Amino acid sequence: MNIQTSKAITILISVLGILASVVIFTLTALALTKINKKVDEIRIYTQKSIINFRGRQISTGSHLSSSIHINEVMSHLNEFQRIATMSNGTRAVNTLGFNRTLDYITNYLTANTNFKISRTSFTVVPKQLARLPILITTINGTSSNHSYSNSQLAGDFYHIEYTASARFAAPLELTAIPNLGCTDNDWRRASPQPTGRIVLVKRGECTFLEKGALATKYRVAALLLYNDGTSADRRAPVFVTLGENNTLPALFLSFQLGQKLADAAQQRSNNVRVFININRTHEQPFPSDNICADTPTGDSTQTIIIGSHSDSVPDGPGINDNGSGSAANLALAVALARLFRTPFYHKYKYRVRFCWWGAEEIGLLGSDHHVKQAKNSSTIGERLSDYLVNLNYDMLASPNYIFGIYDGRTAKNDTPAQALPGSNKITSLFREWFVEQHLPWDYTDFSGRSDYGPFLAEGIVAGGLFSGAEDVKSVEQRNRYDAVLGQGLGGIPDIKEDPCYHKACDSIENINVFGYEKMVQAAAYALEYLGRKEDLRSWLYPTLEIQDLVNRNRSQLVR
Ligand SMILES: *[C@@H]1O[C@H](CO)[C@@H](O)[C@H](O)[C@H]1NC(C)=O
Ligand SMILES: *[C@@H]1O[C@H](CO)[C@@H](O)[C@H](O)[C@H]1NC(C)=O
Ligand SMILES: *[C@@H]1O[C@H](CO)[C@@H](O)[C@H](O)[C@H]1NC(C)=O
Ligand SMILES: *[C@@H]1O[C@H](CO)[C@@H](O)[C@H](O)[C@H]1NC(C)=O
Ligand SMILES: *[C@@H]1O[C@H](CO)[C@@H](O)[C@H](O)[C@H]1NC(C)=O
Ligand SMILES: *[C@@H]1O[C@H](CO)[C@@H](O)[C@H](O)[C@H]1NC(C)=O
Ligand SMILES: *[C@@H]1O[C@H](CO)[C@@H](O)[C@H](O)[C@H]1NC(C)=O
Ligand SMILES: *[C@@H]1O[C@H](CO)[C@@H](O)[C@H](O)[C@H]1NC(C)=O
Ligand SMILES: CC(=O)N[C@H]1CO[C@H](CO)[C@@H](O)[C@@H]1O
Ligand SMILES: [Zn+2]
Repeated sequence: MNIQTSKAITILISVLGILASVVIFTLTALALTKINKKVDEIRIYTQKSIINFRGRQISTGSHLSSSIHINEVMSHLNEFQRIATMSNGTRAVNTLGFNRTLDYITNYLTANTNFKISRTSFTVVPKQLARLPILITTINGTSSNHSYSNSQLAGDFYHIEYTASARFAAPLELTAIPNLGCTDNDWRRASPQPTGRIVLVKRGECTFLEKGALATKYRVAALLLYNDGTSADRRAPVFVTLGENNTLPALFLSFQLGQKLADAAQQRSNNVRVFININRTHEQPFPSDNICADTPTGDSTQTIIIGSHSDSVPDGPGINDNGSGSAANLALAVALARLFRTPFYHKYKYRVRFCWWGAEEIGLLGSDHHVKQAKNSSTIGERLSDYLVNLNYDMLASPNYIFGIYDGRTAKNDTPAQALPGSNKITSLFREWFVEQHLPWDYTDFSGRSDYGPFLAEGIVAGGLFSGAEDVKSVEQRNRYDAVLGQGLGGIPDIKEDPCYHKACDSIENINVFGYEKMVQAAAYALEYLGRKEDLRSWLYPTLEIQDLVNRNRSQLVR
């Protein structure tokens, strides 16, 4: 690039920057009004600080980030809000709002980029529960309401994966299957007969799937499995699966509860009855799509993949969660396409693939599907080995935001060693940007609970940003943010980072435009930095460091 062009661009960028500031100022003022009264109190400070802060702003550190205007990102979010509003207030999978979101993303990419766009449909076999299941048993007239716990050790029972919904109007009679319920003989000998009743089967001998198949064959109303108590670790309920084709309501009981019911059911005079209620979010399998858009240039065997999820929860429009990630991803893709069309911006050596995953909210299903396909693919550019790094943007605009960076050091213990050094480098890359920009930052959890999880678990380096959800902003954080940003910009202590997380109020008014803009800039900076790296593979996967980690792990095993 020559000096003249460079100057012209700098001036252009400054002008756009000022324009953007005005827009941000206005939007921030609008957005912050609604959080709660406390926000009202500090609004005046906030506006003042934005102006003061903006005055100090020099450069975002990359062409890509300087070329994205927050009003452009906000226009996508407004579109998502419009879609939700005309679609019963939600953009969740299996609704018109979700389909419209996908159409908007696809159409916008088609109109504004020359990227190769692919839309891959996959079938969602739903298994998510709408709320905690209920199990009430009655023995000889005495009822007990049993406890369900996500910490399985603490509860009396747990649901079985792929359980069907159960909505019985009244309790049903229980029958305990003799032995371990592994043969037709066991089921035929059961008294009273199992058909139409709730059946109780002890763990052991055959697989859970085999027990499930027999229960289905004998057309039971519901299946209760229970642990066998043969050792200390076989007492609590365990999480098992009946496979995605299961049609029975099914729960897994602790040994103690199961044995008590089995004993009582020996005598029909005890009149053992069971009431269960299980409510799944979706009853039938349904289609969902992933959208990906690839730069036409760059080495497809060295792909940088950037993801965000396109669905919301059923309860709300999902504008921060995770519309803010989707909109940022869209703006990033279009900005890159725009720069690639100009002569002065050198194209990256690496292919960039932008993806919008479907069905994240019900179990990372879209990204998981993609990773499974890639694992099984032998097509060049579509194999798992063609991915260098996955950056994930999911919630970037929380009203009481933090500048959260996934902390590579908190990856789960079973994360393959090869992904660790690179993921830590991505963490540092973001951290250094926030420091250089004179912005505060925080580490956030990297345990795999968003769409980067399936990539990381397969040994692909990952990283990303997160502006906070149900955690409360601490006084320490507020003070630290205030100290760097200016009085009032640090947010409100003792309230959640996103009080509207997974709620109907996660609307366009739930967006902190100031924090959002910074997160989008950080995302753009990271992409350009990686895109410009001379040997990205060696940088992300340093052989010696990885070998060292593997060796250390081995020596731990030996001990
Ligand atoms: C909104 O919900 C109503 C009632 O459940 C349904 O009939 C209608 O089709 C829905 N509309 C959209 C756009 O999803
Ligand atoms: C969404 O689109 C899919 C096809 O991609 C279609 O099968 C489904 O019925 C649509 N859902 C709604 C709620 O319109
Ligand atoms: C199941 O849960 C959904 C979503 O929370 C709710 O709308 C529905 O009423 C529930 N159905 C029953 C039978 O409880
Ligand atoms: C059941 O309860 C009745 C009285 O409520 C009692 O007479 C009977 O012995 C009980 N049966 C058993 C098996 O505990
Ligand atoms: C049983 O307990 C659950 C909460 O664990 C509660 O929601 C439900 O109302 C209780 N049912 C009865 C009949 O007590
Ligand atoms: C479920 O049923 C389908 C169709 O019969 C079959 O292709 C699939 O393999 C089954 N899945 C499992 C997990 O058994
Ligand atoms: C893996 O790929 C092969 C052919 O490429 C295909 O036949 C097979 O069904 C795929 N398996 C899965 C689990 O997707
Ligand atoms: C350490 O060993 C465990 C168990 O063999 C393995 O699952 C994990 O991936 C290893 N971690 C590293 C960092 O090599
Ligand atoms: C990081 C985050 O909370 N984003 C969320 C967007 O959607 C679902 C919420 O359940 C989370 O699991 C994602 O991780
Ligand atoms: Zn969510």
